[in-house]
Amino acid sequence: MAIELAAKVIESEQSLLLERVATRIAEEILGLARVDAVEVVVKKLRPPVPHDLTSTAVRVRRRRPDLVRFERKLTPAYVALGSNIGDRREHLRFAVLNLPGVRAMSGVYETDPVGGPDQGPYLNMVVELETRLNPFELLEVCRRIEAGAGRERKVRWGPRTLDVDVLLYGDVRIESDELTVPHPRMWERRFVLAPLSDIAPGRLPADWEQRLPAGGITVVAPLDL
Ligand code: GSY
Repeated sequence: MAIELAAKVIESEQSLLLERVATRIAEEILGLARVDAVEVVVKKLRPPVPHDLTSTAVRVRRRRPDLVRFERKLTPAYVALGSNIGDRREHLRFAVLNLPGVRAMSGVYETDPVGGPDQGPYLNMVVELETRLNPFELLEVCRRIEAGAGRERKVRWGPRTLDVDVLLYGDVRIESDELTVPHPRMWERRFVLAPLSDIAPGRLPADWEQRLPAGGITVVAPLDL
């Protein structure tokens, strides 16, 4: 079990590493005059993971505006956390302790699962960060934390040890293959908006509660770190 978990973490670390290489190459190329968009594919033959893979690859697309508009200034960002497998509270704690620059935490909510296959209830919460990471770097940190909690991506909308989603990054809007900010489904999800309203009520429309179906969500004990 522990070996399987370690293998999964190594595998996701490998793809994060490749993604970082691809991103660096894309950034370098975008630094060239008159290049507006770039697609980089980095392929590694026979990656050192304990599965029968002959190669693994990542593809990164970047447009100039995705990068140049982010200076390294402190920006408030909101990140949603969810877990419905294993020690759910411990997974949330793991995320909060590993996210950089956490300034505020919402309450913790037990919530009925929305969408996907039959699955158990979630614990959800939202945290506020202040970060100099750009949104793509923040996304990478979130993925790394998910991998650290043994997250698998087998079933879309399926149960998970830990979900770490970037909801808002300042007032920035991004629509790229890798990242959409504000999160495209956040406004339909009570399990996101209820905790977000604990720490950032000003970021929500005044009538958000009336707009969403009621129920399926209960406040439980707050996270202690
Ligand atoms: O999108 C996040 C994962 N997820 C959740 C969740 O976090 N909470 C609830 N209540 N339902 C969910 N369905 C999915 S998928």
